[in-house]
Amino acid sequence: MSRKVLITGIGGQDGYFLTRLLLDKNYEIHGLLREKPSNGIGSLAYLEESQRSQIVLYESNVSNKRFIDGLVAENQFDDIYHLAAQSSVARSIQHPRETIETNVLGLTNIATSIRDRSPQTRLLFTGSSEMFGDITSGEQPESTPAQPQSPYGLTKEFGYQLVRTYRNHYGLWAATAILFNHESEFRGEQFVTKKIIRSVVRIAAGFDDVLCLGNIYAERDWGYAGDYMDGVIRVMERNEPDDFVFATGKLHSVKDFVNTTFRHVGIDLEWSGDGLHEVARNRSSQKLVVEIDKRFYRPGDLKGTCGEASKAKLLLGWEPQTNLSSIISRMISHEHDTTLP
Ligand code: GDR
Repeated sequence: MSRKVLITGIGGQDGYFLTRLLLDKNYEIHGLLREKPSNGIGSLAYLEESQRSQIVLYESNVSNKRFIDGLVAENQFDDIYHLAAQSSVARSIQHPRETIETNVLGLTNIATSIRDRSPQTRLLFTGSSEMFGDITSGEQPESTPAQPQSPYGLTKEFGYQLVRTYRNHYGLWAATAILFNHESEFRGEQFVTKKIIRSVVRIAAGFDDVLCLGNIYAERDWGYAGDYMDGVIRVMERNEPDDFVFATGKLHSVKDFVNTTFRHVGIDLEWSGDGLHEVARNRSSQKLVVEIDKRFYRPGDLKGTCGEASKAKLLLGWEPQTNLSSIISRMISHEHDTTLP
């Protein structure tokens, strides 16, 4: 039987992939968009019109308790995927209050509405590797102690604990998918991968000169958002609610990402200098193409995060399908198609 599903934060990158996968299962999709989103329906604009017309959309904020109560009580959803969040770590440092309001109150409202008004509804919360803090030894599985280093990471740790409390003590079917960095052609510009892709494509086409970055020695475990949303659905479809890490287990620095992206557009880089004075030039033309700008450094930045997803492999049969080079190719080709004049 077709399930009735609510996706909060449906207009983001993950909402796009989740919606496509669930439409393929013929589920009835309801989606919550942020009130007055700056970009209309966000990534949903890339769905076919025939797919988009099947979705029931609402505009409100997850922090609006009265709205959430009404929506949950009236619809008695089978499943709620709670993706809505202020998801930029850098922004959370500048705007902790906004981040806490959206991330903490949002999840609290959804979980409490389910508990009190629709207790059969399943809840999937998208957590984050940011809650673990810096990598200390080896990879980071579900049992890694939480040591968040940003307001964003703190809200994700709160969310993880709230889900466990509502599951263990109030009888909710509730689970957390602990997602490591996941990118795609629909990534927002506030994240480093999209910023690099956009700038490199424009530099190669002669529309921009220099890419300015912060800490290029930070290392991340970058996977593909489409793969991770496939994993998230597998969590929801288990009989028992449980928490799972989704990651590739492969670590790359921001500098590796820059080098690979330039190589994809046929530019070989030559690096020189140190710290804030480190730069990269186009090896053949000797034009300056990468600079460091201290404005993009963050206090408490994680030096590295690397996930261990063996539980997801064992219990969900999940493995990442898309390597970093393919992610970069897809992002470059989408950038060519959408933003070059
Ligand atoms: P992150 O992603 O903080 O890991 O959180 P982001 O892409 O913002 O940063 C990754 C690393 O790149 C360094 N960096 C820069 N970052 C940005 N945004 N802009 C720059 O110019 C720049 N220069 C260097 C950062 O310092 C950092 O080390 C992402 C988000 O998707 C979260 O929502 C998610 O929960 C986690 O991944 C897992």
